[in-house]
Amino acid sequence: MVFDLDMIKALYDKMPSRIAKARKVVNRPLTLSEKILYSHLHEEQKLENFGRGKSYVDFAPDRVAMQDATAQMALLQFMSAGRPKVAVPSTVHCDHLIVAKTGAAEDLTNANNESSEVFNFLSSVSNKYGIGFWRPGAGIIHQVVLENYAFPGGMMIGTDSHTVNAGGLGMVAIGVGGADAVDVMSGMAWELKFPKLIGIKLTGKLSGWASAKDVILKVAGILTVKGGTGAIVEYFGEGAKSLSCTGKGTICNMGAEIGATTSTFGYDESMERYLISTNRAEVAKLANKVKEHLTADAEVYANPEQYFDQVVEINLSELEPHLNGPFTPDLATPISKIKEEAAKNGWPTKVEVGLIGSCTNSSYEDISRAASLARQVADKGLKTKAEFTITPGSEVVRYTIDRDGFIDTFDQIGAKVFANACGPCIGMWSRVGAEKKEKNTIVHSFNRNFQSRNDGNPNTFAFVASPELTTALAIAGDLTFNPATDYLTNERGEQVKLDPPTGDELPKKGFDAEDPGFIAPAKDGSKVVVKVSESSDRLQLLAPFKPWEGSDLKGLRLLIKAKGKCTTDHISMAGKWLKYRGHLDNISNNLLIGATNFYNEKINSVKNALSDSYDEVPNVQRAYKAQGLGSIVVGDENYGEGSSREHAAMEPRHLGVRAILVKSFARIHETNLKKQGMLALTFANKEDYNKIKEDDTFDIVGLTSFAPEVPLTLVIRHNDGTEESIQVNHTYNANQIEWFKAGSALNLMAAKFAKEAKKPAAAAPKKAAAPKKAVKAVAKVAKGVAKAVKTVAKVVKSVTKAAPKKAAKKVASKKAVKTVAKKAAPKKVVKTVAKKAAPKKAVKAVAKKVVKKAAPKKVVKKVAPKKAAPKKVVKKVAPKKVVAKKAVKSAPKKAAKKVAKKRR
Ligand code: MIC
Ligand code: SF4
Repeated sequence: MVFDLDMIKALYDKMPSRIAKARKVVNRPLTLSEKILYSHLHEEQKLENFGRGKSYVDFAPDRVAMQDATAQMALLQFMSAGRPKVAVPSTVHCDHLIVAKTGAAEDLTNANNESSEVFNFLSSVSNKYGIGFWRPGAGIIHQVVLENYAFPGGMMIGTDSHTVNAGGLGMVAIGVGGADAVDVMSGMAWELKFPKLIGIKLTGKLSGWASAKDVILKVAGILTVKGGTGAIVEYFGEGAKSLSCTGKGTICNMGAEIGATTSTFGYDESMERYLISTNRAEVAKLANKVKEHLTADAEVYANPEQYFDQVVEINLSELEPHLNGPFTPDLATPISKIKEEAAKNGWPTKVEVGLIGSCTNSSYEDISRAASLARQVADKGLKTKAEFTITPGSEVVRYTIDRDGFIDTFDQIGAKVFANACGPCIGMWSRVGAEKKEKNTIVHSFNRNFQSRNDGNPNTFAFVASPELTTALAIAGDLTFNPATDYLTNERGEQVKLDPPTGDELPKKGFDAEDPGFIAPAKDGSKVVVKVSESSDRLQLLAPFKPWEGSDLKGLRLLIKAKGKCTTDHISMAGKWLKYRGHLDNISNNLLIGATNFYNEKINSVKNALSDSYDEVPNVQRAYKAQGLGSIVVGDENYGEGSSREHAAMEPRHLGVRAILVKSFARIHETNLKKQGMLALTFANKEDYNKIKEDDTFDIVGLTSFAPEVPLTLVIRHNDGTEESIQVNHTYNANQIEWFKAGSALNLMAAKFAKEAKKPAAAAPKKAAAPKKAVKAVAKVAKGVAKAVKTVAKVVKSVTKAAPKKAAKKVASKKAVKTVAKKAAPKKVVKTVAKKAAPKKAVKAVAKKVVKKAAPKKVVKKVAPKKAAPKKVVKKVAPKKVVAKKAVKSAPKKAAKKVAKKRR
């Protein structure tokens, strides 16, 4: 089954002319990234030569993907937005909530029992709002997206940082927080600062032990965890073409680890092969027709320095296998240097477990190459020294590798096959003995290796490597084993060498699965009821955050000054906490429990200024909240690195933290904070981090004139009675400042929709003469409007309840409302719908008659003006979006088809 083929076709139809226009405005050849970005501008976005790293631009992504752990919050927010259906194709994937323990079948049954409430919630919300649902066991979001939805030249967002994986199929795919997904699913524009561009030229060809994973491990070493911040990484060159499509996916996937907005590759034969192999020959055919638009202009790759902000060159022929880690994915060590590095740094060298799979590396190619090594264990009389596990990326991969005998091969080396899910990658790993917190080493082919991430043990040294190297090191049981040069002693006491891995890029017999695990949503989900029990400890309906009080913030306490790395895993831990992802109050009990307190170097131990004693971070913050005291969090560089989880922004917001002040932010986290109405601030002078003392109180000054590019002031009151002021910067644009004032982006959106809904309700449809068909259509529309008004009235109620009237008025300024109304449905769609509902000629004729006989001029004008009568009628009685939808129903089948295509 090919999903959304019409949408892809419609985009490809428009791409050439959009790119030509952009090229004219920019006045130079275009990179692939620019072609994709410029051909996805939101219709209200004026085309101009955007400043890279400067201009905020409105985009219209083609689709949205959400995984279960982030979808809960995203969909709870979407439900409060008051929309009847998602505006773009969207999917939910159940992959993060399955604990890896015994093996796939039993683990899956347990997850289905333990998380049934959440899975039922997600499936019923999906069913109601038109979202495709991939049930537990179907696979990991990014692998499933690559197999089914990704397409060259497309643009998507996903509520997971590794959404970027789809760059392997030539997309611009970007990880975001749930609130961003709500924008796109609600039919609004999605805003992104126009990215900078990093070009990576790949020359040569991989051979021997080197694999695609080593490309990104090397890149991470060069660019570091923040080197890609605010940039798209575009790979090109002969080396790029020589890589498989899934290998490209691996490289893009781990681009999240260098903070890149996304990574991508130009369309080539490897992508065509992958599309065909995953039963999407039609997509390949369409892509082939617009090939030249799915890669950069030739001049760009010929002279990359002129078109990219930074260029890196890597020769694949010279690339060595790498091991990155421990505790950070950018600490890259080539395998030939690992012996000395391990000795120098005291890394434990005995490998306890080798884990392959995950969304990063579980392609057919990866698994077949790893299996070629596993086969040598028996052939060469070896015995695997470490434990070995596999988490296939999808049911399609699992079924196919099982059919082709690889699972049997792994079985023979004692491997455990876990469910097609994230499992150990996200701490959903019931690892025997982890609670003893012993120092130990594991090697995996995942992407992240932050402290405690995999098994909750802060003393587990996790190293990231290719699946091939992971398998070899598991066989050897030794981190310092270099398979290219070193020998192993087999059971017979002989010295043997492993042959380099070999495998197939794609299955010769094609991919297959008995049941890939997809559930399509109801055509009309309006009757589907979504239940959230008030007593649930897993799910909680969201109450809107309070709007800004209208004054500077005074007397704030210091919750924590975090020392060193503070990723989203430190701010909102995963593992056992994943189960509370749909319950804001419960998950807030993990707020910053992984962060190190600068003053005592302890984890989860901060001073409560009220009692002058040390306590856990969430307890201290709850104590401040109980007293109505706000607080600030201070952090180091790249604060919020890693995940897209907006819980890391919502939790502090929920518990009353007012500002996060750091040396620098990771992109997604900074946006998440802004969306949730928090102040995300940076030290103008990074040295000022040292001025913050444990007992200080703070004022944030300048908020009454909060404006883009105007810094704020932090007044620091020290305990000894002294006081100093420092400058703090921000990157809020005018719209984002409105989010802050409204209390959150969602509050602002709900208020806008509410206001928008009021307008058409006032303009009652006139019952004047009009062609029968048109009248019928209008009546239907009116009915739709009444329904929409009802829904929105509910939202208004909840919004006005939460926000004082005056504030609500303030946040939904006339201008803003106008924009939203305009954005709600693409003009063109409405036009087409109107045209189709009643043929022009007929309308003209009837209109003439009506003018002459039935009604006074003024009324007639409103109902059936000269040319496109129904168009205007429709415009007057209902918001564009409702009209489009309702008219689809009333229009003749053929027309409806056309409209439906356009809307998708
Ligand atoms: C991750 O790899 O850290 C996760 C878990 O997939 C996160 C999403 C989440 O926290 O739910 C991500 O990468 O965004
Ligand atoms: Fe899942 Fe790990 Fe991939 Fe995140 S990185 S989506 S946790 S497999």
